[in-house]
Amino acid sequence: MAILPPGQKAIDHFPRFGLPQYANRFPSEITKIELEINGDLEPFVIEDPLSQLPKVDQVSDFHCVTTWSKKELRWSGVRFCDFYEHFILPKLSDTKINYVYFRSQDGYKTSLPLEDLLKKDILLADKLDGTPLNVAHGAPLRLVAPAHYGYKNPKHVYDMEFYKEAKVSKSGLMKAIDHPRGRVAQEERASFAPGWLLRLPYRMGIKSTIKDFQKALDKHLKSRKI
Ligand SMILES: Nc1nc2c(c(=O)[nH]1)N[C@H]1C(S)=C(S)[C@@H](COP(=O)(O)O)O[C@H]1N2
Ligand SMILES: [Mo]
Repeated sequence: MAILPPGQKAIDHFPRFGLPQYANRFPSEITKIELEINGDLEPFVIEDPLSQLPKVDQVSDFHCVTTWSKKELRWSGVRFCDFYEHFILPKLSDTKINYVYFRSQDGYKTSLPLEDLLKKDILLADKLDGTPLNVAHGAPLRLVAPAHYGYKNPKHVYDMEFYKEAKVSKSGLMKAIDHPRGRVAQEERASFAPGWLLRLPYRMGIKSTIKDFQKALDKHLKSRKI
């Protein structure tokens, strides 16, 4: 059995997960993929971005910062580096982009350095296990960044912002629990404390978070059927 990154433990299912305040927030558009592009360039909109790029399948492990990992998830989509080269690079004159900010339909926001995003294993995924992403796991489009903690894998992405410099986009507790890179191998769980110190407190919240997220999802799916 392959060894997991420091502090991680495998679980046998892939739960819907996140910060408590997102449990009851859901995307409104779950089938059509449309991306708004903003930042240090002329804003524009890309309709159906994946149809214009080479499709890839990738099997990768997923690591949540709270220490659970789900091994061998089969994602399909396009490589972020292909997306960047095809859609973004041609729109930049001599602007050097260093940071990318993602916005999600449920209000979630996160960012990564461009350098990290251009690695071959970073995908914009529209499928999991061969079927379109469902509401639980990021419909209609999510970022898959296997070397980064789950919180750097935004679901329901509708907007990307490309900047020369890092922006101050979080404050207070949200800033403290964020890390500018969030790499799993380096255990970059947060900015305010070393990663190993957070293993136990984070682990203690897993069960109730999974339960709350599942309950909210059940309620949401039920309300949509009526
Ligand atoms: N839009 C959005 N993306 C998100 C989150 C969220 O609440 N909303 N939670 C993050 C966290 S903390 C984790 S661990 C993963 C969980 O992905 P999953 O729900 O598909 O398991 O999504 C990440 N991306
Ligand atoms: Mo997470």
